[in-house]
Amino acid sequence: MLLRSLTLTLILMAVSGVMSNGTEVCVASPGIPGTPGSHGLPGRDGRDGVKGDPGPPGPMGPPGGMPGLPGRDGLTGAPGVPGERGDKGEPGERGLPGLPSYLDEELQTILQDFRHQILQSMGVLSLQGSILAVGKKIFSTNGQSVNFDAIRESCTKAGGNIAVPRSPEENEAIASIVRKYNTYAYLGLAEGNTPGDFHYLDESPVNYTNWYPGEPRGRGKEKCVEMYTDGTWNDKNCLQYRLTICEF
Ligand code: MAN
Ligand code: CA
Repeated sequence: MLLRSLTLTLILMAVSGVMSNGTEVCVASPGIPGTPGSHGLPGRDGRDGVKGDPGPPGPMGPPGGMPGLPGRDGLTGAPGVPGERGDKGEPGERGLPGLPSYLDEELQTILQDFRHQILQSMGVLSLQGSILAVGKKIFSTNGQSVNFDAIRESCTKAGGNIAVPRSPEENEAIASIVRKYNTYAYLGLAEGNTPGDFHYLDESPVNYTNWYPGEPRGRGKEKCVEMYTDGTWNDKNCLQYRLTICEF
């Protein structure tokens, strides 16, 4: 009986809005919102904000201030002009002795190659008729006719000497050039103070001659020697134009 009356009470409370603590509540739909209230009074100042960005640079100050600190170093300049060449250094220490040349295969190969190239070049030049090789001598002409001193000079400049035959073979080689150019040539001989006493240009006495019969007959007045086309020699003054023939 007690349990039934409690259940009934709870149901009644739920229907009528009675809270479990006993307060009565009306159950209804919400009403229309009221008009906003008027503004309140200003609030208190807020806390300080964060620090702002730095401002733009100010205008230049009036002249007359203290000079500023020196600026930073400038950029590196362009390289200067090269200096003068230095003096030659002292020679280095002497190296170890090398192989005897005949055992140095590399050197021998190089020498053989040189020999081959020289002989080949000589072959070409002699075929061209510009040189004539007799034994160890080479005769050559530039085809020019000039006086004795000029011949000596051009032969020396070319690394040789005015040609002079020291054997019948050499004499015939020079004669063949004289014939080819149909021009007499001066030879590398000169007369000393004693008339008829001819010597080579290094002052050594002649050991081969081929005088034309009756020559030399200049009696000390013809200090040079020319070669005729038949290969014979005549003492002659040194100022004629004669074919330049050099020996090397
Ligand atoms: C000229 C010159 C001389 C030479 C005689 C030969 O006078 O060439 O050197 O000896 O001819 O007759
Ligand atoms: Ca003569």
